[in-house]
Amino acid sequence: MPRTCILIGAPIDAGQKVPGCIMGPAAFRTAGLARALSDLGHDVQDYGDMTAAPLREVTSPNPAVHSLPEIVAWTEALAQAGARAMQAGMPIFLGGDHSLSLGSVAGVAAHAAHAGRPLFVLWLDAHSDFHTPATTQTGNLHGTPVAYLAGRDGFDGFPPFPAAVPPENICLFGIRSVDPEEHAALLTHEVEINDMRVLDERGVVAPLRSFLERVASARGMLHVSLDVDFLDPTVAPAVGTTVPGGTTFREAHLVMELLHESGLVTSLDLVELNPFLDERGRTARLMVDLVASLMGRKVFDRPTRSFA
Ligand code: 5AB
Ligand code: MN
Ligand code: MN
Ligand code: MN
Repeated sequence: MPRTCILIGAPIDAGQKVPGCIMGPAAFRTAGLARALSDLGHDVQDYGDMTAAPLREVTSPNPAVHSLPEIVAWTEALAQAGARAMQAGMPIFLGGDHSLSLGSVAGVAAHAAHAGRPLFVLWLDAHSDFHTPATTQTGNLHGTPVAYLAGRDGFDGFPPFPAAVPPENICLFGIRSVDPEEHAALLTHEVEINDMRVLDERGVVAPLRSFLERVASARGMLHVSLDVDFLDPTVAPAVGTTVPGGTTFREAHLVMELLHESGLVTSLDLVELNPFLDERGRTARLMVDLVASLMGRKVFDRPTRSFA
């Protein structure tokens, strides 16, 4: 089914310390994202790159936290843009580091609440991103969006999250790096966790299908957040926070193909691409190919045939 895909560039890099993510939206465009989508028959509207709202004086009790005014401003701007784009089609947010999702998911959640539908979130990432600004040791706010959308405390200075996503509606998929404070908090929240140990044993299909069945039976909306480090660094080197032991090229495509078949995805983040660390654009191109799989590209399109 053709969709209206809305590209929203968010060149945000203040959520971490490695320079380069700011070039992410340009790299996605250079790698042909719009063309890949329109070749599949979708209508593509590129809203261009956003800028953050004016900065306000906000401070954190945790001295490690940096760039709080910038991230709060991006969160406000993205939440507004996201809620608006949800009315017009399927927003695809082009990062930018993962602090982008503080705003994108806030906007999507406001829309879902307005529409009276439950929101589910699939988090494809090496990390759990379950810190709050109060618990982060690195001070990098790209490690906090899941805590924010789950409605955890500790986000002083941020707009209150519009409609907290119930922990059981959140699925962490592919994780292999969890800090002690995140681990402790995850033990008291019923977040679905499919870490790499689970995926090694069960593969990606069964765990993903069972989550998607829950989304479908609740008639939910589904936000997918794809962090480049979900993939193994050997296939996706363009990321500042590499963790070995990630998903393979085919596992990642299979996840996207299953998501397409489900017909459930209503919004998407593409985050943490650092084109400065890429090798001849291969990670940017892989991300575009993954989006194409998510939006209906097939290895071999089998027409319905009868051999009778
Ligand atoms: B990403 C770490 N847990 O808090 C921290 O890439 C890494 O968006 C966060 O998943 C990684 O800084 C955030 C050590
Ligand atoms: Mn992340
Ligand atoms: Mn990550
Ligand atoms: Mn990262």
